[in-house]
Amino acid sequence: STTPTQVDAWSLPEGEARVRQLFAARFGAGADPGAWSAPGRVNLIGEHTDYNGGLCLPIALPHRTHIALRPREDDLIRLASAQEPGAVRELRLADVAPGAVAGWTAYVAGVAWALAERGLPVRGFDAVVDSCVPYGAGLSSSAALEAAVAVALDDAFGLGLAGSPQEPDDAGRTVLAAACVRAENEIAGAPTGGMDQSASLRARAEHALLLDCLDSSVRHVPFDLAADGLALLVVDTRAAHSLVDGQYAARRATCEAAARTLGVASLREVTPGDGLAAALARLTEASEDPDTAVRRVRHVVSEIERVEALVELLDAGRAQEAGPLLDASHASLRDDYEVSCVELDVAVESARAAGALGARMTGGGFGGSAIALVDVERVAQVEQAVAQAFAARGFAPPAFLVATAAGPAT
Ligand code: GAF
Repeated sequence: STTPTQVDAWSLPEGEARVRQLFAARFGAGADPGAWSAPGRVNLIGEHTDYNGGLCLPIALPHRTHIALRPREDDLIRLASAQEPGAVRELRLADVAPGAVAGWTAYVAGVAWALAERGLPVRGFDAVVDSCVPYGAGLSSSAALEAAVAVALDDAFGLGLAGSPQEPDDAGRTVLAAACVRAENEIAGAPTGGMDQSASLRARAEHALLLDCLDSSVRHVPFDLAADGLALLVVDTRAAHSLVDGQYAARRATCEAAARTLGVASLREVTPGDGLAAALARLTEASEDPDTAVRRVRHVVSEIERVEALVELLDAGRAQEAGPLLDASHASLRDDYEVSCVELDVAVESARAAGALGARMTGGGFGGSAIALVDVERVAQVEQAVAQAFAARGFAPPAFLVATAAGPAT
């Protein structure tokens, strides 16, 4: 049997060399841009909780989006991407507005726009990007792009928010993350919740980021599976995944309507146990579509509890017991939140059948990636089994990576 496809991360020097070379090709060899990069992320647990004021637990991936950028004196933005050979896109910062920019440039120009909206002294720039974060894989290639732009503009225009690579400024990075979220929500038009931007800007190497979306506070939870003989296997199902096709927005709208019905600011206020039971009873009486409201709220409240439970296990050095939490998260996302798909279900089931301790879809869903907690010696076996299950069903071959907790945008 063939070796399943691996998604390799570039080293920092390799990524930097790529964007410097591309910058010279597009904007002239004499130009001397700066170079920055930002990671994609994978969420360990806490899915569709961020826009409900809940908890989530992502790690930053070693896979990064790289940018070379040179500030300009005027407000022209010129952009090129290795993924779009030959083209240089041009727009004016003053013309960036909701609905005015389409495609990938919205993520770049949107960050400049959001920083300028905050009164920060951002002007035009020339920039090129390249990335080894797989696109559309639910690993936050968009947030990686936004975060790379944010740290580049911070440095190039002297905003002083990101801090140094040795000493990242978390308060400043929270401001940058908020600008990235505005870019994504208002300029790119994806109503996402903020986990991904925080992961890319605020995570720490060798730690998972416990993000409390109620107040944007974080705690860095030590995360080193290799020390326990374990690995976090990411399966990119290569099934289509989109955050702008209405399904994501619909989930969010249902949660917000449920919160209004319950008279709470966010579903975070619904406590598990009796609180949840009372909330579900109230939703059954007062919702337009009670069955849907009940299931969505049950997912959110139980998922927040699972984040706390996983953090407890990690803090106690008991990561090998985390499998059932991942399994329960997947079942809840599949049955109650209804954001899984057949490829994700097959990935999760075939990984478990081949010996994974637990597995779940990760990210927004409807495609994208799954994660599996696997004994280090079993990784190849699980990959083979998942690849075979995909082939047997006629799905496109999946791609794999073993995730470790890497560092933030810099
Ligand atoms: C996507 C969104 F961008 C995040 O904000 C989050 O809601 C996630 O889906 C689901 O947990 O990645």
